[in-house]
Amino acid sequence: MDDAGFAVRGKDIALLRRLEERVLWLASWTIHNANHLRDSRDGLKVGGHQASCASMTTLMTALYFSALRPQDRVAVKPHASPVFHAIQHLYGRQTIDQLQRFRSLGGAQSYPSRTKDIDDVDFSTGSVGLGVAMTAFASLTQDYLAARGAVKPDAMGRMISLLGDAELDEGNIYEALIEACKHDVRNTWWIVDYNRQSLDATTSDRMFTRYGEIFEAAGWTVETLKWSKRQREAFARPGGAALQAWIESAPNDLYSALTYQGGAAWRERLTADLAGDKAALKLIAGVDDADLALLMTQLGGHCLETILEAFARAAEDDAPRVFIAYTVKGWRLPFAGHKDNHSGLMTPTQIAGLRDRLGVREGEEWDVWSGLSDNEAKAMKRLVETAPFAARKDGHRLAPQVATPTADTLLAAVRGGGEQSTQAAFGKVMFEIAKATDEFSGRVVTTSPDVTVSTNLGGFVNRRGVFHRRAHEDVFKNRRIPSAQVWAMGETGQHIELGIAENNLFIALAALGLSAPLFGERLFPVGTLYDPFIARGLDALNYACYQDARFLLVATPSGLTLAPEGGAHQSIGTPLIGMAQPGLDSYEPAFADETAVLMAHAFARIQAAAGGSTYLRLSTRVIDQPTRSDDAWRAGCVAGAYWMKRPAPDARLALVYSGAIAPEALAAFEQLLEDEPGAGLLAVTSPDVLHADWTASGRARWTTGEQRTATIETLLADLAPTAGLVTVIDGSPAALSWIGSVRGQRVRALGLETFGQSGDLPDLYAKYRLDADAILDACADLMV
Ligand SMILES: Cc1ncc(C[n+]2csc(CCOP(=O)(O)OP(=O)(O)O)c2C)c(N)n1
Ligand SMILES: [Mg+2]
Repeated sequence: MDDAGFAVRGKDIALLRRLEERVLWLASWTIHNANHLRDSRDGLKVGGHQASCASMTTLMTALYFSALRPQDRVAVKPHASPVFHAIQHLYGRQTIDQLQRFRSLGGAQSYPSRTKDIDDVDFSTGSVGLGVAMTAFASLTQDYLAARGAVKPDAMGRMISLLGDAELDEGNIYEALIEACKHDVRNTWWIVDYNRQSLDATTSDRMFTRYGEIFEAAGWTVETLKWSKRQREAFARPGGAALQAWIESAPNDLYSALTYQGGAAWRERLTADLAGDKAALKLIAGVDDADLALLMTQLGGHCLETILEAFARAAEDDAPRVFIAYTVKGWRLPFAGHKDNHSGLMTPTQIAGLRDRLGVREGEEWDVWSGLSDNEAKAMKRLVETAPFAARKDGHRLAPQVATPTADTLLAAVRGGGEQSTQAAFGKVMFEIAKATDEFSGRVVTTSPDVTVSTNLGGFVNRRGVFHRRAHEDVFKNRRIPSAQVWAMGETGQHIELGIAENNLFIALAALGLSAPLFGERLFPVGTLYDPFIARGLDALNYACYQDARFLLVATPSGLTLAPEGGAHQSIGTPLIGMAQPGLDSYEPAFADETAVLMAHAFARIQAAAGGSTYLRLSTRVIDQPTRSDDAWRAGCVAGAYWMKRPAPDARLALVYSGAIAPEALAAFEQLLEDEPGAGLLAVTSPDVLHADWTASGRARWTTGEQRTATIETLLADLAPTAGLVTVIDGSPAALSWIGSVRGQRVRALGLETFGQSGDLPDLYAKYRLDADAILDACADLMV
């Protein structure tokens, strides 16, 4: 169906209005059931947001039953989840059983979830603001694929966000807006449910007109849906202009309070405020209280005609658009407009009242067609069946598997011995990929928030170019100015350059990392940033993982080893972030060959059914590379640890190290051998994978009885049960200290626990007790 397909038709409007009522009902009832009818075993409030749902019901009805096409994708305001589930139930994609179990284990999720809900959620939401940004980056991803012919022009979808007005306070929205502007993002609609209320209160009047100005400044088209058809008609009558002006100038809190109080309160206040304006008083006197309340409160966002006309206008081009739709929070519910209604729940009496008003029969609350005449039900069902969105078949799409490079192939890029850093090794592997001509290399897309050069992506970008819808030559190159970086931009580019906003990096990785299920095309996204700044985008990283987006994150450089860069750049807690983040396996290789093997592993994981994303914590420290006598280390490298120097049977001591601090561990180890010739040296490439494997093995033993031995259990079995362990990592020592619990062995854990500072490595390692002396001191302490 083409865009003109949702031009407003009178008969359809009446039916849509009835559908809207059913959506309002089912969403309200779903929340009521969860809170008032379902057994509660823990006494906890279940929750759900009837007021926030009612606020968006008209907008979502207009969108889902008229404007939305199968290829469009939506991020739904998190707390409007019941409205989404109700709509999907009408489409036959959501079951009553799931609705009855809303917010209970295995039931419909409190906030729409791509991975847990059964009804075809496009984008998960929950942390406000992130879903909004997600649509802009999904649109950028679509443009990237369209430039390769992977999304055909007639299959281009709109990426739509439904958001609350208080959500507009989230700064990440404006970071995304700026990036969207730079990338000339199109096909993006942000639809604001402008109900003048947040969670705590009514929102500030001072931003009233500002939002539109912000979006206009960024080049977006602003559609303000302030007035309903009812209001526009009334305001055109004698005296109407005064009513309109009254609403225009009313403070948010007063407007909301009167909305809650209803017709009589409106009459009293307007009669006083408009005293002397005969025409206005006459207009007010000519309607009863209920109609007066409707006239004052049925705003544009509650008027199907107004919304559909705006959608139809917007469908005429692909410009990015923000719709500021004025609404009332709790529209049609008893607590409409009340400032405390955010988590308000209707009482059993109130929900019964709503049921009766909407014509649903008692006892048939779960039947969306209850109380309708056969003809009406038939016509409404037909409306649903013929809505463009009914044709959506494959919301979660499958992409063909792509052959990813083997570890051997990537190892070839970093061989050559000598001294290397893991960051340089990453750059070399990426450069090899850039030189390759296979399908995989064409599907790699890199992105970085203004640290492309300093994270060693430059080689890749020089060969593969920067992506932009509008071609732009490298002026420096054309003018023959020597530069190591060639930054030609165009549609074939495979690098997306971002401004310094780490949130955007993670949202971009979320969108690129969902290209397979969203667009049926696999991409292999590689994002780079400085390790300490992961914290800046942490919620967005979590959001990407929560949606099971697949990518490789390379965080470099890291730790105290940044030395002269100083304490503001030296990351401490990131190994723990890597351990704690589901959906993301984190690794900290020490050597170039480990880095190559782990990159091959990460690329394979991107498209594995039970795979995930990978985070590599790298370093610029150039260190001696080990000579390998065999390939046995490779499996251990992926599994999280291997013996760099195997201990003698029943050894009394082992050193356990991770990452760039390897030379200190090796130096200490050589000295240690004089006193403890049987000691072992354990290379831990991933505290995260090692720990997860250990806990999973334990769980398997005591739940399923499966006798699994964890990697770390097997490794430590080489030591005496009473052996001591000295662990060392350039980060929080907690990342490794747990290893002592595996067999109940004593541990001395070295790492960073205070802020770093500028210095050179010998000074800093000595001061922060990460050097060979510190390691030997810890060994001595253990052996006492
Ligand atoms: C990042 C984040 N902070 C806080 C919350 C808690 N929260 C949920 S909804 C909400 C208020 C939302 O108001 P608005 O966006 O205007 O939506 P409305 O309910 O008014 O439609 C808040 C603070 C959240 N979900 N995410
Ligand atoms: Mg609001």
